Amino acid sequence: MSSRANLKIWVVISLFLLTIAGNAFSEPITSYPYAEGFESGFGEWINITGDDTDWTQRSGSTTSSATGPTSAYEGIYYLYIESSSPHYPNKIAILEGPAFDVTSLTNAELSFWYHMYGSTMGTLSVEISDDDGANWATEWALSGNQSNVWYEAVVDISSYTGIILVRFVGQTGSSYTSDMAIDEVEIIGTTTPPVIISGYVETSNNEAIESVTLTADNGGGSDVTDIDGYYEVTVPYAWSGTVTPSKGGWSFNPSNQAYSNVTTDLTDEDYIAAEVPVLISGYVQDDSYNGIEGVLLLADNNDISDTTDSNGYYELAAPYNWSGTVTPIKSCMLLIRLKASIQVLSQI
Ligand SMILES: [Ca+2]
Ligand SMILES: [Ca+2]
Repeated sequence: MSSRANLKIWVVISLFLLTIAGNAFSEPITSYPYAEGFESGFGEWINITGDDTDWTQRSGSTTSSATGPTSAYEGIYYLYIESSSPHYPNKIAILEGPAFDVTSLTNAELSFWYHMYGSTMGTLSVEISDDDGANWATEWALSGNQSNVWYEAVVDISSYTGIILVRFVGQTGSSYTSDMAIDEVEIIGTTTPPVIISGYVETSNNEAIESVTLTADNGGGSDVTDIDGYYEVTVPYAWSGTVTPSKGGWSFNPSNQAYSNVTTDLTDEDYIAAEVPVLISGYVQDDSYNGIEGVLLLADNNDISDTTDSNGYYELAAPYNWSGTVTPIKSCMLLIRLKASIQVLSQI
């Protein structure tokens, strides 16, 4: 097998492993309020492998009496850990959520409803990682029988500022009366308003350039300059990325601008625009394909001209979108086009 085929298989296997390794690699949630009631399955939550047992979606009562809820808190379905044999004692089931980017949230809170009914109830914990799952901090935990009632837990997660992972760690108790359940997981907070980057695009002679598109990458927006050359690009709070101006036939100085962690509006983010000419080039040759030097190539509508060099080569710098006619002229010489070449008929 070729090394290229080996590489391809390695890449496919690696991607597969990344996919099953957990939610650390999923696209982070950035839209809030976030809510998951597990009505159509697990949503973006997954059972971790390598622990002792799993969370299960269920409606109505669990299979054992005197433990577990009799109905969901929200809608019809909830998630729970079935603690019947062999799922006790002290069996762990970890439910991991998607990555949450809480950068734009202030006063962020994680809330959920829990049901921990059963005389041998174990422990339910909420753990959060801000380093892609390398380390987990316990932000909430409760042990023991809480009676046959759904309660809401509200966890202050305002100390987190970037991308976090959240997981529920359930550990069953000493016997089968340890069915613990959760429902309606929410992440809420005050969303920080987006930030505006604005400025002008002008020539070095302070002429406004209209219809320049400015595009912010990495989740930012775009805008087109108005008649005054003014633009406003909206980016998310704490955005990092690059804004790039573009318009056919124009170059810009700077060609783009990089930003890091933008948390306030930025003004006077200006660009100097310059026209980029379009090159029209070619050769003037005799019928033996020898270059003819000193032929003037004149473009009408503009004062654009060039004179062929010793190879018969010329270059005309026309404005972008130029229309017109190019005429070859050589004093004391009459040129006519014959097939693909130019033949010297006579020299006066
Ligand atoms: Ca539900
Ligand atoms: Ca599991």
